[in-house]
Amino acid sequence: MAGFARVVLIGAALLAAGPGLAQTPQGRAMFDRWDLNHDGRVAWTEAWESIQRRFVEADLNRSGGLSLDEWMAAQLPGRPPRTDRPALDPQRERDRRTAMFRAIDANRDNQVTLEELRPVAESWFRAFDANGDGLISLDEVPRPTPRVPG
Ligand SMILES: [Ca+2]
Ligand SMILES: [Ca+2]
Ligand SMILES: [Ca+2]
Repeated sequence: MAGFARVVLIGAALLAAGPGLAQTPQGRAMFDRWDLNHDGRVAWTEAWESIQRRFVEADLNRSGGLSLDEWMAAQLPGRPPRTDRPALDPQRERDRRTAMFRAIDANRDNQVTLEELRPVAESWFRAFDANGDGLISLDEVPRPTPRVPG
């Protein structure tokens, strides 16, 4: 299952990697998941719809919010296979995900809601939309920074 939090994390990771032009498998996969009508561009309505779908999938107890457990569980299975670099340190990954959860949980009730997520997602969307036309095209999807082997 492509977990909601995984989508968010992939987006955040790609953003953190900075702007780029290449179509990596990761960037392409994320783009395809967001481009619901397959017209080669992602509008905000498509991005938000995608995020809402993942959120509902991840909200296992249908509480309307994601607990930290749900947040973590949603992204542990089915991580994208990475053959180009060693696996990330699991503890560092957990720390990173927990920090993101805490950052999004604005009212500190240990539940991340769609209301809390929306402004964060909007800022990600704006950051992706390099030319500010309200659409993310594939050439605006950042690529991970190339790694020096070794
Ligand atoms: Ca589209
Ligand atoms: Ca909250
Ligand atoms: Ca754009």
